[in-house]
Amino acid sequence: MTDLNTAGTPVVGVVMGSSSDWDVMQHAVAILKDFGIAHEAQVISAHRMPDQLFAYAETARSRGLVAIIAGAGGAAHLPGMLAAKTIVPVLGVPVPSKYLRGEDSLLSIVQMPKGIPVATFAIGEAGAANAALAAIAILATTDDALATKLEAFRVAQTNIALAMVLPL
Ligand code: RP5
Repeated sequence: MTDLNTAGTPVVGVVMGSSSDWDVMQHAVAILKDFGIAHEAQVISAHRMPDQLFAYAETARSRGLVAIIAGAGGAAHLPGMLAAKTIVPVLGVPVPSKYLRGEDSLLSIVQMPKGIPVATFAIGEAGAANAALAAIAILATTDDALATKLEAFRVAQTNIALAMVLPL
């Protein structure tokens, strides 16, 4: 099922290999919502839905997607296979796995052979949130209002850090 959020044609696609990835990937969607980015979110399993994966990648650009955030765990081939079938930038999020804590996911996603890039982020929540922020940074290259919002987001983080007090 596709979850359409924020009015307008989606410019960022968020896909994940299983609904069990949602706990992590919701952090990407939350950032996109905060910034008012038109997006879609859905499950696409590389090994269980290969035909749907191909169709998603092949139509991504013509549908207006500017970036695809793809999260998967274990033998995480979803981001790489999407990247193989589209020139829309793919931002890969390694989802923590049951036995190897996501180190398997990270290595599966980051070690793309030369020629087909997947921008790879940290394992887990931070990676999901940062992938969304990177997608927003891509969009901000042609959207001054969004760039201003992103700058403000950075300033807010600076102010939080400046206000930090140690329990000495
Ligand atoms: C991957 O296998 C998914 O991305 C998920 O991280 C992992 C486990 O999937 P489920 O067995 O929970 O559906 O395809």
